Amino acid sequence: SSPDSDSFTPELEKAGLLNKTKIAEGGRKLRKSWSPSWVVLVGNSLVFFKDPKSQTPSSWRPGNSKPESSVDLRGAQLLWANDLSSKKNVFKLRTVTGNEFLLQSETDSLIKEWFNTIQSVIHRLDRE
Ligand code: I3P
Repeated sequence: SSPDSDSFTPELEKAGLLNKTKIAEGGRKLRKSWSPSWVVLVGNSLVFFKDPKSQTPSSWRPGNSKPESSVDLRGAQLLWANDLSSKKNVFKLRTVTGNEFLLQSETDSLIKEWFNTIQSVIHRLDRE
C-alpha cells in the first residue's frame, strides 16, 4: 500500500478467538473471570469483542459490533504466565496504566503466534 494509506489506515495484524480475563485495573487486583473473546490486533491496539459465537447472526455485522474494550500496546509488557493459572498456554499483558490481562488458548501454535505478534508490535513501538 502507499505511504499515504499507511499513515491513515491502521494495519490489521491478526484476529481470532482467545480466552481472556482481566486481572488488574490501574494496578488494583480484580477477581478472575475467564471468557472467550474475539481479539483483534490493529495498529497499536489490541481490541476485544464479544465471542461472535455467543451473538445472534444479525448482531454479528461489522457495523454492529462495538468493541468491549481496547488496549494501547505502547509501553506494554508481555510475559508468559503459566504460574498465574491452572490453564496451559497463558500469557500476561500489562499496560502502562496498570491494567493486566491474561490471554489463553488450548492450541500451542496459536498462542505462540499471538505472543510473537503482540511482542513485535510492542518492540516496534518501543523503537519509535
Ligand atoms: C476462579 C476460577 C478461575 C481460576 C481461579 C479461581 O474461581 O476457577 O478459572 O483461574 O484461580 O479462583 P471463581 O470462579 O470462584 O472466581 P484459572 O482458571 O486461571 O486457574 P486462581 O484464584 O488460582 O487464580
